[in-house]
Amino acid sequence: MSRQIVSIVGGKDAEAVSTYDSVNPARTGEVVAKVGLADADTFAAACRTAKEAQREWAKVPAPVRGRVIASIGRLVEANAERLAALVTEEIGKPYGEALGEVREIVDTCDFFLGEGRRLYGQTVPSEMPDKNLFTFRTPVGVAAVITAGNFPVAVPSWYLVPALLCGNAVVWKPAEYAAASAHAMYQLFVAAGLPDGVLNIVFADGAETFRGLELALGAGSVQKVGFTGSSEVGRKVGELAGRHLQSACLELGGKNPMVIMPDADLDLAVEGALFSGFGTAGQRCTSLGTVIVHESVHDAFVERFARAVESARIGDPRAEVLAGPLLDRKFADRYEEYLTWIEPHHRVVTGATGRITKDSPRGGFDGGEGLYYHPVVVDGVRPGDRLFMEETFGPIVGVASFATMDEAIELANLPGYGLSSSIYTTDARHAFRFREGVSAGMVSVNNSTSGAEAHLPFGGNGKSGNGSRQSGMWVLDQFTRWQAMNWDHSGRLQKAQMDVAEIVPDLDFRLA
Ligand code: UN1
Repeated sequence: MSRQIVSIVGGKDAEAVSTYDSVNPARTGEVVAKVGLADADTFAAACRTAKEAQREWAKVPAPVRGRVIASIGRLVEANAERLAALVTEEIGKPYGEALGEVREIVDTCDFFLGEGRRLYGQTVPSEMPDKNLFTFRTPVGVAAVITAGNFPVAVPSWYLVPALLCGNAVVWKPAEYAAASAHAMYQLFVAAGLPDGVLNIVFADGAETFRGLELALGAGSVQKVGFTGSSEVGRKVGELAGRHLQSACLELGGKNPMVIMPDADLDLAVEGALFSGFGTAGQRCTSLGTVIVHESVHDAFVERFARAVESARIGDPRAEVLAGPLLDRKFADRYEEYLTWIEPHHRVVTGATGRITKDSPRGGFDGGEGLYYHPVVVDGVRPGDRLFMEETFGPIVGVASFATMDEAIELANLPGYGLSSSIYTTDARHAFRFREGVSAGMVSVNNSTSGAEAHLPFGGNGKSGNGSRQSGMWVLDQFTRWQAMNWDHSGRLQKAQMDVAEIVPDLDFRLA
């Protein structure tokens, strides 16, 4: 039986203007939830409600807010299997990975519950006597957070947990196709004791959300925008925030390179490429885009990689599989378009491409009613090809080759993204030269491009973002602003730069 869900603003159900069916992508006949979508006015109203609630929430001492975060972590842990099963049902993420995703929320809570007792400011020496200087982290206000559905609960937690801990209120707009998972996570968060209005969830389509955000920014009821999604939409969100003198926290696409040096352990590299490229059906922003492999090991790598892909298990995400279906019809359609970018000079080394059906099965698996696709490795991609230059969200990986390290770095940076990257090598000099040269915000050595740990800075450069970083202590700069305070207790007006004692040096002094 499918659930009926609607937006919740100030603790109350909000009005819906249309209904969206969130469908199980592994069995498209099954509706997971009927989602009431709200309009722009409801989004803007949610931001006003959040603004009201934020004033009181900011007064709750940070260590007490940290206790709430601790409770969220406990509640998520206690409900991990149910939440993970729902994620699997709604977006087709293999259950093992879904459990890992839920774990990432708990890890994020574990990190930030302690931050409630830190959230350090500084005491700073003054240039004058009887004067003290301080810095404080103050909450920004209301954060409007718009998230994608490929990580329907973990990535939102990267915003929600630190934003709430820092004393902000949040209006969260999750992806429609992952609405049931988001709704479940919302319930766990409020069960931890968040006062009404501190966290609000609004389901709405892209256009209404954008209009609602515009209204809210215009009314001064949003002070931070967080967005995870495509570079194209991220650009528009960033522009809108910029017009209101705000810098958004943007986590966008990637064309993540993996460089394979001649000294690499090839089997390890194949294993890494397989998971990076086809785990989560290639639908992570950190998924592998292009393998850039040294010409001396190119043929051996491609041959082993193709074999590994052929024997990987794709199927029902409740079973032990490398990948399940694509997230949603919209992603399947877009992925089919990427397949048309395969050109005559390319060589598909993995057999069939396109949807897995009765007419195009994968071994004994015909895909049933699911949005399952054949994993594809395309050899011979090169600069200028769309397959080389643009993100292709889904199970397709390109292979290019190089002769020198400089060339490898140039190829890695050429598409102009800069999220994640990886190098396989047994030589420390190669690893550090790559780190220095690559434009990515994240670099793996002998590891997958995906699978960042929850307490390292996560974020990208170029088309992958505007330099904002999530996770760990680095995200605190997104959800707080520094306030500087000076306190003069001398009983006089001491003027900075002017009433400062001077100690005169003998600058002509030289050693004999
Ligand atoms: C995303 O796809 O938006 O590092 C984030 C990773 C995951 C997060 C991916 N922990 O691959």
